Amino acid sequence: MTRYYQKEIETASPEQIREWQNERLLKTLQHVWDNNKYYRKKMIDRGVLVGDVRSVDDLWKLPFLTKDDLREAYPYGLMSAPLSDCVRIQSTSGTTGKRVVAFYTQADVDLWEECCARAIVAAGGTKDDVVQVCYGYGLFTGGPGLNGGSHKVGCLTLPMSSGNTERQLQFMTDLEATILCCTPSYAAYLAESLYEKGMRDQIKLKAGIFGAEAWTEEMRHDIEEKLGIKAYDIYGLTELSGPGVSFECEEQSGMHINEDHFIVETIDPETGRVLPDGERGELVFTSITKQAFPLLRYRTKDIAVLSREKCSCGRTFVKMSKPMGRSDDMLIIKGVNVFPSQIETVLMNKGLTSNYQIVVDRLGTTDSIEVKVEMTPELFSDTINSIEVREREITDALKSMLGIYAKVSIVEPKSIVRSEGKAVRVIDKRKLYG
Ligand code: DLL
Repeated sequence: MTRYYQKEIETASPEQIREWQNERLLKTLQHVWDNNKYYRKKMIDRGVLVGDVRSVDDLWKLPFLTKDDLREAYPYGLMSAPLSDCVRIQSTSGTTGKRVVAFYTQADVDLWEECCARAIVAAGGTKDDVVQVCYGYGLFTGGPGLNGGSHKVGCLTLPMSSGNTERQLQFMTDLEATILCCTPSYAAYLAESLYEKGMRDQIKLKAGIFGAEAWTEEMRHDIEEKLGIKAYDIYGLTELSGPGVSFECEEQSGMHINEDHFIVETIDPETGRVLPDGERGELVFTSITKQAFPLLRYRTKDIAVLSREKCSCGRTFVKMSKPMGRSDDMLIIKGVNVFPSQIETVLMNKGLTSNYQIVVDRLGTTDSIEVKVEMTPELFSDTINSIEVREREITDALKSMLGIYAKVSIVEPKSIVRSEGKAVRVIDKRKLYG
């Protein structure tokens, strides 16, 4: 029997959801117009006034917001509530350019945690569960978000944060954790470590809630098999609150977007044109319940497909596919578009692990791509000759997936650095030369 955290909301009729969205959009828009000079100016520059938007159907009239806007308005420019009403900030890792800082009132924190609670219940969580949260705590939203959601469901919460794998495994077995929350790459690393230490039989896990980075279906199957669990995807971004913008249910065929809090659109990333559901495009979100930091028409750069097909779990919220990579993660190699996830699919279908790294370089004017992937224990005992044969096989499979030649190097076990948070899959040396 399907369980829900907030059944009336999660299974509301499409008409009811639309009614909430219309009402909340107008309220949020007025709030932003009254309190946020930056966005008001953007609207005026586009020739739109607050009264021009009367329902969700008019959303297209509003200007987009991008990460560049957030950087330009850093730190307070996009706030819509006085600082004295805020109780929290969270921030992105800021690897590229200035950090993005998001603000929360207590009500914003509560709504965010409720979204995470929905995800935990959808993954089978109840108050009898022990939830091990090994997303980073602190400025990153993963730890605090799932921690708060787990409290709301009433689970016993282990606030582990990331890293210290020995201690993770000790608590996982001693305290009999049943639900694991971390990045998929860290889940794969924990699974690997459990096998190495001969502790695989001592765990009581039944489910994992994994997100914050792109991962393929092949990687899901691998983790599910190794840990003997069901692995659920969860999506979100700091700018919109954090994890829990959308989450997977037992059908595991896409993530339900919490449409009572967010309106989603997909657009053509080149032209900005709104696309019909079912067409692959960039996700754009409008938050309609937040007080401190509501973003209208925020462009995520994440590429996905929306589906309104009926879901067997009874939830009526629209579903998004796994993001197929960010438009800015896409590598252009010799003019060909390459997503790291395509490479992951090939490697895993060929029986290799998710311990891989992609190195892109440029010699003169020619791009090159090398895929380093670790040996599996079976390969370790093979001869050099048979390893070369395997490398050629993978090169051929990559050629037919990507249409270009990629050098494949099967490297020693453990030579690729394990990730405790978001994995670094690509080293693009071309950027080093400007
Ligand atoms: O990664 C929030 C989060 C924490 C989500 C824990 C899920 C679990 P940021 O650090 O701001 O926030 O990064 C947001 O990460 O735009 C996507 O590109 C990517 N991302 C997040 N979840 C997924 C996912 C958190 N399930 C950026 N699949 C987003 C693929 C994801 N990519």
